[in-house]
This record gives sequence, C-alpha cells and structure tokens, in this order.
Amino acid sequence: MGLIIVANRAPFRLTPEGLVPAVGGLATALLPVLEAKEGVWVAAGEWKEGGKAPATLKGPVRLEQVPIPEREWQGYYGGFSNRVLWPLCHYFLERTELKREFYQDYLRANRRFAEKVLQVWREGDAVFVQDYHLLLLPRFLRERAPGRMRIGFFYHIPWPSSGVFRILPWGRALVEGLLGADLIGFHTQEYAENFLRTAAHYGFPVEEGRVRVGDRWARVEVHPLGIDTGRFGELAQDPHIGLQARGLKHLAGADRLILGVDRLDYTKGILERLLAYERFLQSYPQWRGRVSLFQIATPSRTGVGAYRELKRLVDEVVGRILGNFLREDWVPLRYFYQTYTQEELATFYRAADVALITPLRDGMNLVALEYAYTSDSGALVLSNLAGAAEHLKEAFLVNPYDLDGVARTLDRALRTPEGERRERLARLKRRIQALDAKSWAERFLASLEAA
Ligand code: ADQ
Repeated sequence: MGLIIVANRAPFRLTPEGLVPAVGGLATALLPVLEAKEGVWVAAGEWKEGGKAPATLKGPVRLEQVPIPEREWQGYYGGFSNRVLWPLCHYFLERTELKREFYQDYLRANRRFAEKVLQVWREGDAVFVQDYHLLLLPRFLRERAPGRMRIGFFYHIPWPSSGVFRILPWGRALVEGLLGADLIGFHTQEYAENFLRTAAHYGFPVEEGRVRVGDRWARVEVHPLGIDTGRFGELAQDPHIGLQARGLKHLAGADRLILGVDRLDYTKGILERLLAYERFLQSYPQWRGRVSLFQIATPSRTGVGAYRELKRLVDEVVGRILGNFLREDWVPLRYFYQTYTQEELATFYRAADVALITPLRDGMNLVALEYAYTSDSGALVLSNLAGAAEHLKEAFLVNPYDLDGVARTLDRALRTPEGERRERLARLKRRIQALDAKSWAERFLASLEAA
C-alpha cells in the first residue's frame, strides 16, 4: 500500500542548500517509512513566504502543499489551533477563546487539506493524519473518498477529560470529524479513555476500545511515540560531546548542574519551575553556591500574544532570582533563549546531573526521553502531568504546581547516590528503547492495515 502523511507542517526546513529534513520525533518517525513507501507528505506552510518549495526531498518522498490564504491561516492556525484546541486540551480553560470565526476558518482549512489529499490519493493508499490541526479531515475524506480509503489519525497532545472537551460548542462536530478515521492513536491510556468517554457522551456506541459510527467502527489505541534511540545512543557515546559536556559543567561553576529544556510555551511550566527553584534555594540554603540551573527555552509561536507575555514574565523572574541570589563566585541560574542543534542539546543533557522537566500538561514530552537516554548517571525529575510519566515509572515524579514538592524532590534527586541513579536510568533506557520512534510508525501502520 502507498502512504500519504498529512500534517499541518512539513518535516523539512528550507536552507540555502535546499530542503533538509527537520530534527524532531515526528520527522524521524515518519520520513523513513514514507521513503520506503515512496509516499507523499501533504502540508501547509511554504506558501506563506511566497516561495514554492521543491516538490521532492531526497529520494522518492514528494511534498504537496495546501495553499491557505493568510487571513484564513490566522483563524485556522493562530486562532482555532493555538488559541482554542491547544489551551483547552492542556486544561488552560481561561486561555481558550471560543470564537466562531476561528472555527469557520478551521473548517475551511480542513476542507482544503481534504481536496489536496483527494487529488493525490490512489486506490490502496493509506492516509495517516497528524494532530489537532486536522480533526475534521478524516470525516471529510471518508465522505468523499471514491473507494475504500484507510485512514489513521494520531493525536499528539492530551485528550482532556470529557467534561472539559465538551466546553467546545463544536465538540460534537470535531469528534465526528475524527471518527472518520479507522484507527485513532494516543500517547497514553488516559487520553484514549478520555476520548472514548467523550465519544460516548455524544451518543456514539463504545465497546472494547472502539466506537461505532453508522455501519463501521473506529478503533482507538495507545501508541506512545518515543525518540530515535539509534541517534541518541550515538550522541550518548560520542567522545567529542563528552569533552564538550565536561567543559560546560566546568563553566557552570557548581558541583551540580540542573537542566530545563522546553519550547517557551505556558504548558511547559517554565515559570512555575523557576519559582520552584527559587523556593528550593530558600528552603535548602545548604545548596546555595553548589548548584546551578541552566534553563533553555526555544522561541515558539511568537506571533501569539500569550507567548510574548510569557516571555516577559519569565525574563522578570529570571532577573529576580539573579538579583536575590547571585554572588561574585556563583551564578545560580543561566537562561538561554535560543534553538540548538541535536549535538548541542546532547552536550547539555550529558553535562546535567538533574533534568527538571515539569510541564503543567504535555502530550508526551520527548525531552524527558532524550535526557534519560543520553545521560549516564543523571536523575530525571518529571511532571506527573506529562504523558511520559505514564511510561517512565523510574523517574522522580512531581506535581509541577506544588512548588514545595518540586523543591523537596529536587533536593532528594540531588542527594540520591550514584548507584541508585544509574539503576533508575538503566530501567528508563529499557522502557525508552521500547518506544523507539521508527518502530512507532511501523507499529501504527501495521495496526491500521489490520483495522
Ligand atoms: P512539543 O510540545 O514540541 O511536541 P516535546 O515532545 O518536548 O514537545 O518535543 C520537543 C522537541 O524539540 C524535542 O525533540 C527537543 O529536543 C526539541 N527542542 C526543545 N528545545 C530545543 C532547543 N532549544 N533547540 C533545539 N531543539 C529543541 C508535541 C507535544 C508533545 C509530544 C510531541 C510528540 O506537545 O507532548 O511529545 O509533540 O508527539
């Protein structure tokens, strides 16, 4: 069977040398299977800059673009995707802007995606749709497909509890849209159950992990997406990166280095983490002068007001912590607002004694997996509200809203003997191995074929 992947974004970056594959879980997971199947990737994107991207990458993968007019893009992407679905699914209800115009643009854009997919689809091709930008697409395809179309869908962010989802005035239409798929995948059991309950609330018969829609069934399964373990395994062994990591640790000028890495997004809990670190320095003064926190924040969605406001708040708290604790011989906190290469990130991972990954909600959180897989004796402190917590039982789990709890766990992680830390990491690595990104796509598509 041929394969069509549909996602809001293409997994390529435009460089002076042409298109190159983007780094990241999704590109790693999907490009190899797409290449093997000589498939097509359908995405919105390049049209915005006015330039037309080449239709092929390297090898047999084709890129098809869906042109969306600028104003509609604002409503579909900046509006409904990022100011309605994103905050709602991460339980930020007060940030959810229920504007009808946003939904109308979302609907139009999903229709445009459907047109494009129908143009490129050939009998026998499977269609694999990605994420919350395209919830309506499976149904549009199902209604219009000339033959039997096999449709898979993966939802990368949390599916909230049914009571929260039903806040959306368009909730039923969105669920109906998604139920056009044969197979719907989530990162965790919790999200899959939430979805099934939501579908049941809208009156769809649900039994044994599947939902009946007229005369067909949509199956719901848990397929956690992990990282490229081959690649991160190499980075963990690379002697040059080891050398750099020792240099970085030296630069920190403290016995212990604590690390945070996130897109600058309010769901990632960066502000709360900084407050917890401040609390930690207040409550455990014995660590002053001995620890240093490196917080990396990748610029993200800078066109959305809430993200600019978050940046301002983070800058302010960083300034306050430095103002209160900085000494001539000790820098308690360094804040890096930039994007790094995978090698550079791995250097940070290997230098860090503790990774403090405390999103307020997160579909999975690949940074937690990358750290645990790359570090050789570090401790992973992880939010129990990240999807990854359902899989990474040997992490030091915390409630990211509980500043005292985070401070206490940080102290505990820092005091954990090396033997126990290594033992926990060894178990985590085995679990992460089982979630490998490349096998994720294969597992999902095999299940779709069987559906
Ligand atoms: P994201 O919200 O983007 O993904 P995450 O899973 O943590 O979150 O992935 C972030 C990726 O970006 C990681 O691979 C990381 O290495 C990289 N990255 C972060 N900061 C960087 C920096 N400064 N420079 C370079 N690279 C950086 C969404 C969902 C997640 C879900 C994934 C995959 O929100 O919950 O895990 O999709 O399904």
